[in-house]
Amino acid sequence: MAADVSLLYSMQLSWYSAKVRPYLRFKGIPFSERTPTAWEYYVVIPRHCGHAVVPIMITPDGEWLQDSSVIIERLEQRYPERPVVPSTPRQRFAAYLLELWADEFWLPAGVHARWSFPENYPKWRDELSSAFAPGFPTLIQRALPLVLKRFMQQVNRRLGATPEQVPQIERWLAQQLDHLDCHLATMPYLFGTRPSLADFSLAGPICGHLRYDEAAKRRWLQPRPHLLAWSERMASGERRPAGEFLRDDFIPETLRPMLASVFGEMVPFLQATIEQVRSMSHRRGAHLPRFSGLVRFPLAGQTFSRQGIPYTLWMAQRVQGVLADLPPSQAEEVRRWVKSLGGDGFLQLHIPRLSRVGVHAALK
Ligand SMILES: N[C@@H](CCC(=O)N[C@@H](CS)C(=O)NCC(=O)O)C(=O)O
Repeated sequence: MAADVSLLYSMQLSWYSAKVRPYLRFKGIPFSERTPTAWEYYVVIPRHCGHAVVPIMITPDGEWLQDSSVIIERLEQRYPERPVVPSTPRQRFAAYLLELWADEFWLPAGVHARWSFPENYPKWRDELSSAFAPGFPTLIQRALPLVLKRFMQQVNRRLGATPEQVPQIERWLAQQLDHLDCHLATMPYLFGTRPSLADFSLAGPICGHLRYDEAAKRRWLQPRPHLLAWSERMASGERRPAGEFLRDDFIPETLRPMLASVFGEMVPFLQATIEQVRSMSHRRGAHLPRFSGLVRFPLAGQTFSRQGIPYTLWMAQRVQGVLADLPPSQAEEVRRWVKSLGGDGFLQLHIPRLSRVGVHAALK
């Protein structure tokens, strides 16, 4: 590896790798990328980062960065040119909010789009087989992804992707994809001609799952030409022009239905997860469980059930942090705007102070 080139441990099939990869390309940050072997995934990565997970970035000075949000945040500090987080208050807040939404609230739809269609399996199995056990006989190569498949099937149930809830998930997904397609008919990215943190985050579920998985692409992306074209721009290896965010902190009307839906789902989910975390007796610094119990909240006009995830609260705390860091007059302006979208409840959430330990949240 050349001295100034980072290494990205990733997978083509991985949601959060599909968030970081287009970001690195847009920024022009030199990196090489490869799928870890099973040894690297299950032994080397956990030794450095506490958990078997991708994406992981190893910087030229040897630092291991884990978590897509942290990778982007650190790299934004190191490579300030072509910033992907708008500097104006409403757009900035909205970019972090949509990162939280894309990363954590698209999970039921994203896992359904991958795991409910057997037609999708051979592609990810072949990607993992050859990368996990290079040089091993095919029989062994093909056994390894089955471990991951079994693990993911348990996770899917926890995320609410059960046969009873699939029609609801699909209704929600179609609504959100329609909102996005409508918006992208008017401009190339969410906040103008420059991709933002929100675009990269949505590339996670949309490019990492819906575009990667043939059955999902045919069903959900191909009928939506503007969204399909956006996914091509996001997934393309070509370096794109820098573009610009919309002037005067403008938030297009076409984002309004999506933002209103974001708050409607998010606030009850976060509130219930806060209550679960408060009822746990945990030492400060020791990490909380990955899943915290069943949560019911509204989704596409019905009640949806899935497990709460304390880590999601860590992400939500980052969004509240954006507001806390703004000068008072700008923070007030953002609050007024959030209230106009029905997001008052988000402003009222009292999230216990959390830090991140790998893929977990921990009480500070
Ligand atoms: N919040 C993390 C999530 C990373 C993540 O869930 N990665 C998936 C692949 S896309 C994984 O390796 N999961 C294994 C696990 O969660 O145990 C991030 O933003 O990077």
